[in-house]
Amino acid sequence: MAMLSRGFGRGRSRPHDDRLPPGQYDVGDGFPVLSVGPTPRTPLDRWTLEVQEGGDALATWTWEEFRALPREAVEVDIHCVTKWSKFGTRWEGVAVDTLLAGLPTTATHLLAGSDGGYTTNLPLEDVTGGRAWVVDTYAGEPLTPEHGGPVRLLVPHLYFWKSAKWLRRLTLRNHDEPGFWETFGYHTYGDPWREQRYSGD
Ligand SMILES: Nc1nc2c(c(=O)[nH]1)N[C@H]1C(S)=C(S)[C@@H](COP(=O)(O)O)O[C@H]1N2
Ligand SMILES: [Mo]
Repeated sequence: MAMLSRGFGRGRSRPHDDRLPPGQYDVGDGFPVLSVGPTPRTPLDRWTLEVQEGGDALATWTWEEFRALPREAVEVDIHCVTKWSKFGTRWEGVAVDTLLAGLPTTATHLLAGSDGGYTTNLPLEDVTGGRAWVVDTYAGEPLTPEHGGPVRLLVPHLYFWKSAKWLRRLTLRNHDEPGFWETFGYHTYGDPWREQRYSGD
């Protein structure tokens, strides 16, 4: 019967939401801003997005070129390592698959690089196959600078520090190399469902 829901008998006052990874709470309508440094503001006429490998640019898009790429809308839950999760966030942008399509590479990993120097590392298979996007729109509006505008990476299946704000570069590599937070002891992969917060988790 309806009263016998998940969580009953586990000492919870209400059923645990199975969208919530271990140790996380639902932040509700809030959307915290978490930035290491000041918010960069690069004028769009000087903005480019680049895919690099071994010091070469494999592809570069101006703002107009980026905006003309095939677009996708996604609705996903996001999970920050500081323990807030936010359900049903709506974004629009370009799949990383679209950006990498046809590029000559045998890379296994990627380092996302941002204005301001932030970096984060990802296995290539985690940003391909429809699992990651470069987004410029949040909840139907242009992405605000505080949340990473003009564009940020969105990798919703990993902790949100992997979703680099103010994204400018995708650097392809044949090895894994820690990014900013990973160097400071965060987990190299960061799966919220396995609670991979810190190295060793
Ligand atoms: N460039 C850049 N990207 C970043 C960060 C940052 O400080 N700089 N913080 C990361 C962390 S720890 C989180 S939780 C999310 C926060 O995104 P939000 O501020 O839009 O909530 O961005 C991630 N991407
Ligand atoms: Mo975070």
